[in-house]
Amino acid sequence: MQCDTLWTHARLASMREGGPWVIEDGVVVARGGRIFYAGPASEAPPFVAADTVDCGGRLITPGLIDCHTHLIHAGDRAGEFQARLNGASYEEIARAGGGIVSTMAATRAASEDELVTLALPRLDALIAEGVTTIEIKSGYGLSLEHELKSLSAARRLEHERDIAVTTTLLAAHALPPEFKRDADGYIAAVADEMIPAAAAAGLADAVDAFCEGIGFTPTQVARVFAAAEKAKLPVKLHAEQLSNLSGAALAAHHRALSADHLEWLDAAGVAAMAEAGTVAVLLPGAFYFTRETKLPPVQALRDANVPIALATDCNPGTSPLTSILLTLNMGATLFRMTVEECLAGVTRNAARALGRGAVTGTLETGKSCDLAIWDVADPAVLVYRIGFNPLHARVREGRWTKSF
Ligand code: DI6
Ligand code: FE
Repeated sequence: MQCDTLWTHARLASMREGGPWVIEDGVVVARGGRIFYAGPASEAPPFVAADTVDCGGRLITPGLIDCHTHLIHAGDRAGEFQARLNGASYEEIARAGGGIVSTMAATRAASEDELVTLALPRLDALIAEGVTTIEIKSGYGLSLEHELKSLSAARRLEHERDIAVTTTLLAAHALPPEFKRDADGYIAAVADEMIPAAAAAGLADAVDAFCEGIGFTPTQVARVFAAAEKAKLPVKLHAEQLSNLSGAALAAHHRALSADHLEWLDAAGVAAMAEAGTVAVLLPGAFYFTRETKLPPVQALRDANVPIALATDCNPGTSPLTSILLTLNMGATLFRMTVEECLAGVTRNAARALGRGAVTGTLETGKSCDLAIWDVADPAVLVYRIGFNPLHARVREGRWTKSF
């Protein structure tokens, strides 16, 4: 078979379910942007490659996936950070009109071009660590015009850089000032106008909401989910971050791709997620930055075989984090996840959380040839180091996009 590129003399962490942890003397062969073969050199089917890259014993993992980000926003909240250091709580700041709503004002004031320009350095930081797929939410526009502008900016990033972008409409993130004391009115606008418009424009791949005391009630979220179902968009949910409103179970009943945060998740929520195949997306950056002490129930999720993903939650208020590698270390140190779980969390399970499990997330024949090639031999080093980036090269759809 005529193929494009052969990466040879590599160690492979294929992240394939049930596969070996590391394949010695592995090869990856790309054809037409997809993986033609990934596995032991000795078992490769016959092929002829136009190009050969000698990896010199380096480790190849699937390209990393950041499956939960709020990359599109203007302004920062360093001042709020300072206030918190001086004793104010996140909830107090939010109730006093700071928090999400202050980022909303800055985001509304920015043009689509400006939003793209502001997001690019954040995206580049993730790309430099081997990220090849990213999910980006709206949620700081909070009106039809500004939510669509945000989604459109997110979509444009896919053309600005060699990366796969999935977009999520998170209009039900916070109550904009125009709807003060009328949350149901705002939810009606989300359900009846924003979701249909985003779907019709092809700007959203999924719909998300913030189910929380300072966000929206389960009843309001159910209305958002019903509109998403009508528009044929899959759903996700910010659930059980600050309190337990049984949001994860609600999401699971709507066959959600993922429920995210989950510090306050209870046994019924775990069981509902297991039953629905909903991925648990854990966000240690937000846990760390808000100095949360309630740990997500990792052991219960493990016991129930709920797939666990890890993501940066990159956002200006609770997780100004643009390092997927630091996220790995935090998953291990803060949540006591194993090295295997951390890496599955930014590859196989992150792909599942985006409904892209058949397309990316493992080194397997037929999947997109998205690779991260590392100047390390042992995958544990990727989780263990703090503030060190051993990426050697990044490959997206078979194209070599970064080398140091
Ligand atoms: N949960 C979070 O941690 C972020 N959004 C959400 O629903 C916080 C967003 C912000 O404070 O700007
Ligand atoms: Fe978030």
